[in-house]
Amino acid sequence: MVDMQTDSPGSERDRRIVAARVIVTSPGRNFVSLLIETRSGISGLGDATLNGRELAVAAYLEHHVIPNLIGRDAGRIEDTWQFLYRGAYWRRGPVTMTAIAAVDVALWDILGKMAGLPLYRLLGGRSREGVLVYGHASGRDPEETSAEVGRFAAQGYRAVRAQCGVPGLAKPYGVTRMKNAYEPAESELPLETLWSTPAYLDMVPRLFERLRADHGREIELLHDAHHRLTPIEAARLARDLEPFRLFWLEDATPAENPDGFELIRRHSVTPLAVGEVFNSVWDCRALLERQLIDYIRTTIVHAGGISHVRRIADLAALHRARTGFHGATDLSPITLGAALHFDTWVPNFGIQEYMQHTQETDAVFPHDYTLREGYLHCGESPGHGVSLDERLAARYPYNPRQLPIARLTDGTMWDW
Ligand code: EZ4
Ligand code: CO
Repeated sequence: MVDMQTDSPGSERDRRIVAARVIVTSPGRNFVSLLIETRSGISGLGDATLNGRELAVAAYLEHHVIPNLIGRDAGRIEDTWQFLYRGAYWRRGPVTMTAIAAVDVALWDILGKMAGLPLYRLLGGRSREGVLVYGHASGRDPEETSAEVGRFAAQGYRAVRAQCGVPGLAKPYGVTRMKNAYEPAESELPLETLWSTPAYLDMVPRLFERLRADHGREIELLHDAHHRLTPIEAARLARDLEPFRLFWLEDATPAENPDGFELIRRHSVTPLAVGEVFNSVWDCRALLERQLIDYIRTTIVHAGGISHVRRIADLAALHRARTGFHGATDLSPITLGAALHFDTWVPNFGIQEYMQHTQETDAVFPHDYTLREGYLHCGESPGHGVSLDERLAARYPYNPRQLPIARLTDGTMWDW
């Protein structure tokens, strides 16, 4: 008989979950967090933020998850994951998988605190000295974007994502007037933006030609097409960008149908990254097994937490694909902290997206990760190293915001 009492640090009684609650706060943007408390007094935090759909996850947690957690052993992370996924008849989807992620990350945080170890050591220890990150540069035209790329390079960044205005299109994806920040969820009802694929396909190669001319061959350059292209248009763009040696072209075409990526692969060797909207290994499977992508973007908060994303990373490793976690500002400091521990451990790490949070956000979520010379470093404190100042959080009430939508110039609804 296995001794069920000793499968985790602390006694079973100490590890029992006695309370859990959802904390919604908006220090510059909305975040949903889950706090799980054990009888020992040790608590853990998970991120549950789903941009523009925050309260759906909050309600799922409050009504359908938390009642099932009370009294459970916080050390049984895997069994709790299986209970919430396999045990539930209705599985997968972004709301469910974000809620499961919040529980999973909070339980890993508790395990780390009970063991007195940082999360990366629980996962298997350090595989690298620092986590390569890419920042976000953008501008109204190639000249302005190039100046922004230069600003990131001067700060020590070794990799930069470049997005640029498209002539004739107001509010294209990824272009901001703010320094270091891009915040698409900026209105209560979706902002209507216009999209023109011909104008975009004409602009992007000119942008990267300019960036290589201005900044040389060494700096890593990335670009996000944000699901706007058909497969054959994406193939053309990937081919046109080959001379400029991108680190990756992201979300070249919507990935619901993996066959689209077959078409891109047939025409180009530009590395491809996909998956920030995926929420389980099943979304990733065909793309990875058929070697249609090079980087998997699926991250902890939107795909069931650490327990599930490490299975995705393992599947990627079998097919020589590497991780490139989503890291926009709508992924809270809790997710960034957990991701940095994962990135420090995972053998097939590629790169980590990084957009600085606002000072208000950083004050609500004190953390111990640091940026040095283009690399982020996770801290050494037990768990994932991110906490939540509840009194400060209470000063920022929920602020309803949705992501924009895109229409073609004739009014047809398009992918945003
Ligand atoms: O549009 O995080 O690569 N980053 C991105 C982001 C996403 C937002 C959506 O919530 O595509 O800017
Ligand atoms: Co993206």
